[in-house]
Formats: sequence, C-alpha cells, structure tokens
Amino acid sequence: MRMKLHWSPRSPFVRKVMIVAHELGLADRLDCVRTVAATTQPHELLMRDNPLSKIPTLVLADGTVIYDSPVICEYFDSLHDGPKLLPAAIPERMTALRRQALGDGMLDFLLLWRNELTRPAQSEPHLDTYRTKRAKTLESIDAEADALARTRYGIGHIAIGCALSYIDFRFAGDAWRETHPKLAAWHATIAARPAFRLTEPVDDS
Ligand SMILES: N[C@@H](CCC(=O)N[C@@H](CS)C(=O)NCC(=O)O)C(=O)O
Repeated sequence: MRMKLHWSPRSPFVRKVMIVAHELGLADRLDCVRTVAATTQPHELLMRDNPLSKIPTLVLADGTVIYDSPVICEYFDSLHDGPKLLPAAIPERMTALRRQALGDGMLDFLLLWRNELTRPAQSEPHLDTYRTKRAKTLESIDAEADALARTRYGIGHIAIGCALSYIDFRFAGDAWRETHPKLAAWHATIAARPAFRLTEPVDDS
C-alpha cells in the first residue's frame, strides 16, 4: 500500500523519517509531496492532515494520518519483521528513545535559533540560550560517542546523526568537528551509510 508523506529536502525531521524508510526498504512506497512548512505561515492544505502545520506528516492509503517524526518512525518499524530500529527490550529501548529525544531536541533549538537569526530585532538572551544548549548538547553526545559506536544501530543513532548533519547544513561556519574529533569520527561512519547519503539535505528555496 502506498503512503503520502508531506516532505521537504530541507527538513531534518523529514530526513530522519526518510532515513528510517530507506533503512527498512520502505522508501519506494512513499509518495513524497513537497510541502513548505514555515513557522510564521500556517499551511492550509497541510493543516487538513496535521493541525500543527508541521512536517513530516504521513497519510496512509486509508486516510489515517500519522505524525510527528518519532511516531512515523515507530510506525515504519512496525511494518517489517527484520531487526528493529526501536528495540523492544528495556533498558535498550529507553536508551534508544532518550537518544532520539536528544537528537530531536537539538534540532528543535537549532530551528528556533535559525528563526531568531532572521528576526530584525534579535533577542540576546535567546541567542545565548541556544549557544549554551549547543555547547552542552555537543559535550553530552561527545561523552556518549564510544557508547553510540558500541550500541546496535537504531533510531537514536539516526536522530543524533541528523542533528549533527543539520549543523553542517545550516550553521556552515560551525567548527564542531575541531572541538569534538571523537564525535566527528563517529558521525563520519554514520554519514557514510547509504540511507544517509541518499537523503543529503538540499536547499531548494
Ligand atoms: N516534533 C516534530 C518537529 C517537526 C518540525 O518542527 N518540523 C519543521 C520542519 S523541519 C516544521 O514543520 N516547521 C513548521 C512550523 O514550525 O510551523 C517532529 O519530530 O516531527
């Protein structure tokens, strides 16, 4: 059965679900519909499927709508009998979900940061907060780099990988690799996976 995905080549959350789809062999079942979701411009058509006006939003053949990215990833993972990207057993599941929350949360503040930078009168407390969160989050993931490399690949790796790649995409001068070489080495291994390479972000604006 085919599925419709409200999609953008710029969105790191869309990229996350596309990576999961590629990893699980589901990508060719998706009809990707280019959808521009902007924080300051609610999208009428998208809101018929998702009142939050956010992407990714998935619509199944029977009209069932699924969002947001963690829920879509969990749904995709339920569609196959192979090794799961979301482990079932505790504590592995909690570790994977916590890592997903870390990657997603990092993306949340990076998106807010970009929005703030486009405002005519930028708020220094907001910018300061984002700088602090960036530093602390990178420090935290760096401290976990060995554990990430040891743990079976799954949703946590994908979310964190997408978040690090988003720094490269949207904060081009950020030299995070120089200060976190171990994390950079881990990221290089994950970014080399076919599912990551097939979903490189593109600014089509
Ligand atoms: N928690 C959501 C976040 C999705 C999200 O923020 N998507 C952005 C695009 S990358 C969006 O739709 N922004 C539009 C808006 O903020 O109104 C998820 O994991 O899917």
